[in-house]
Amino acid sequence: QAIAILDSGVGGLTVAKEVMRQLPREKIIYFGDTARAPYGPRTPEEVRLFTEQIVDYLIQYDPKMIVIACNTATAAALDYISSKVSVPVIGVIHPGARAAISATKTGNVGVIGTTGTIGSGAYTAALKQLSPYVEVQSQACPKLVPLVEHGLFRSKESLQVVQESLRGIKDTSIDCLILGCTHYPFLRNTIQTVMGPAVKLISSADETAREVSTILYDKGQLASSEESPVHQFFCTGDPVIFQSIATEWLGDHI
Ligand code: DGN
Repeated sequence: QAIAILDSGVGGLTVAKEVMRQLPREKIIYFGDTARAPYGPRTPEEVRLFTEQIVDYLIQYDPKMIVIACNTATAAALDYISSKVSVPVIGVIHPGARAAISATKTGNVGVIGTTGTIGSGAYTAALKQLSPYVEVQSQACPKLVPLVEHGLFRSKESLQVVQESLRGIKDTSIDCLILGCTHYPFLRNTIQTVMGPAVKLISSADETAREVSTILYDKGQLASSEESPVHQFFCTGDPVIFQSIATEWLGDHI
C-alpha cells in the first residue's frame, strides 16, 4: 500500500521529497491539481470540493494514509476529509507550527502563505495552541505560487517578486519564518537572501514526514520490502511542465 500525497500543484513535492528521504521504502502516489492551481485565491468551499474530488480519485489506489501537502487545502478541508475516509489523513499546518515553536528563541514567529491560508488564521491558531504567548506576524504572498508552477523559481524575476512579497514581514522582529505554503521551499534560497541570515526558515516538510513515519510505525504499517518502490505521479494540467519541475526537484527522472 502506498502513501498518497496531494497538492494544488508541484508544491507537495517538497513534502514528498522529504517522505522519500526519511522513508525510502515507502511507495508514494502523488497528485498535483496543476490545471486548477493556484488554490490560494479560491473560496474555502471550492478548495474543500477540489480536495474531496482528489481524495475520491486517490482512494481507488487503496492508500494506507493520505497527506494533504497543501496548506490551503489543509486549512479548508483537513477535518472534513478526515471524517470521510477510514485511513489516517494528515495536513501540513500543525507539523509546521510544531517545528516553528521548537525553533523560535524569542517567541516572535512569522508566517507566509497563500491568501486562503493566511485568511483562515489556521497557523495563528495552531501556534497559539502550542504556545499561548507566541507573537505571530502573517503575510499573504499570492505571487509566489505562480512563479513556482511556471518553473521560474530560479529566475532573476523571482528575486524581485520575493522582495516585493516579503516587504511587510521583512522588518519585523521575527526570528523564524514559517514557509506556510508547500511551494515556497522551491524559493528557499531567494527567501533566505531577502530575509537575511538571522531569520530561520521553517518548512513543514521534515516534521510532516516524521508524523507520517510515527503514524505508520504505530499502526505497524511501515513498508518492509528491500526493493526500491516505484512511485506514481498524476497531474491534471500539462504533464510536460509537471514532469520537468518534478524531475528537477526530486533529482530523478519522473
Ligand atoms: N501549495 C499550496 C499550499 O501549501 O498552500 C497552495 C498553493 C496554491 O495553490 N496557491
